[in-house]
Amino acid sequence: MAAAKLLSILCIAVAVITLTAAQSRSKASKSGKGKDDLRNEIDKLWREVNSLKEMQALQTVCLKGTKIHKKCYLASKSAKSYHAANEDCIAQGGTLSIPRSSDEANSLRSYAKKSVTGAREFWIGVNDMTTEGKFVDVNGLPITYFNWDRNEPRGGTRENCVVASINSQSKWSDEVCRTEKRYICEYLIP
Ligand SMILES: [Ca+2]
Repeated sequence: MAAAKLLSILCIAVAVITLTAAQSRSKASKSGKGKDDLRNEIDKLWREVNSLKEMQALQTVCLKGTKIHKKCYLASKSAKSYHAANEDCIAQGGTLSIPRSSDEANSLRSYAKKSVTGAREFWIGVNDMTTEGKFVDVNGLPITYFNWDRNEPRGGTRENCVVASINSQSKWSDEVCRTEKRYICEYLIP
């Protein structure tokens, strides 16, 4: 009888301990979940702040430069080598401008006419630095729109960067990459 009583007390004790342990586990997981929620919330707010900053920067670019379908262009004030020009555009969240169609080439040319004053041409984000004769964009991806001037490109391995002329239908020529030229950065609008 005493043994049975002891066993039932033991059973109750085990049950209470199990229940307490379960409760404390649940509390711990709840507070852990709270921290996760808070972290997620902070991450979300950071992403929102950053995208607002990007939007504001884009608006500044678009207001200072010009806006065409899904792109904003902003002309450089000074002339730089192709690499320095591209790095400058990247630092501001863009790339060297790349006309992807005759419509874009026309928009870019009319903007260049009023913004890149005193220059005959400007760098665009096209080069054949990696493989001679294979012209790609600044990300190394193949391009489908070309607007070469007559007899261009003709610089061989000496000229691996591309300029668009401001006159003559914005025709392209290859150039020595170290040459300092004006340039226009482009920014994609989300
Ligand atoms: Ca070349």
